[in-house]
Amino acid sequence: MIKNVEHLGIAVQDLNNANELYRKLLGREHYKVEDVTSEQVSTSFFKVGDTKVELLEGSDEESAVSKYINKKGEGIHHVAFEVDDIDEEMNRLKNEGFQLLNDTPKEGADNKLVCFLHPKSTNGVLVELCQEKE
Ligand code: CMX
Repeated sequence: MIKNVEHLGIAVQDLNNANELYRKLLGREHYKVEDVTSEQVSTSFFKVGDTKVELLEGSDEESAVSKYINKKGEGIHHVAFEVDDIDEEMNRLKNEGFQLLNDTPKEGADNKLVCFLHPKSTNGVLVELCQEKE
């Protein structure tokens, strides 16, 4: 079952500059920075109520985030929904006709197992399913 919006992913050109901007905007510090080498991104997380903002800077020109910025510019890159059981949700959504971008859950940032859905199958929004790792 999808429980809540776990975070919003925002693609940024420069993580240090964006960290400073979001520190001022949200009036608080980020609680972690993390390099996710498998996704070729450097990330930073801010807590905002029950959800989070994830800033994403591509660490390689060929990364999904760099390609997104080169094409569309900075902005909201994905919406992440938290799920109870990622295998069950992946199966359900596949049967509903959504295009899953990975066949099995993969390691994501912030201690999560994740799966992405292609934006072409979700009204132009890249959707991430995520489940807290035990
Ligand atoms: N949101 C909305 N649309 C997007 C998008 C995004 N984030 N990224 C790409 N697109 C659009 C492109 O603009 C393009 O649209 P048009 O055909 O209308 O021009 C289309 O998707 C391209 O699709 P594609 O040719 O299949 O693939 P791309 O090489 O552009 O890759 C995607 C797109 C979504 C398959 C790829 O970015 C991906 O696999 N993403 C999942 C992993 C990821 O994003 N990781 C980074 C975040 C990691 C983290 O959160 O820690």
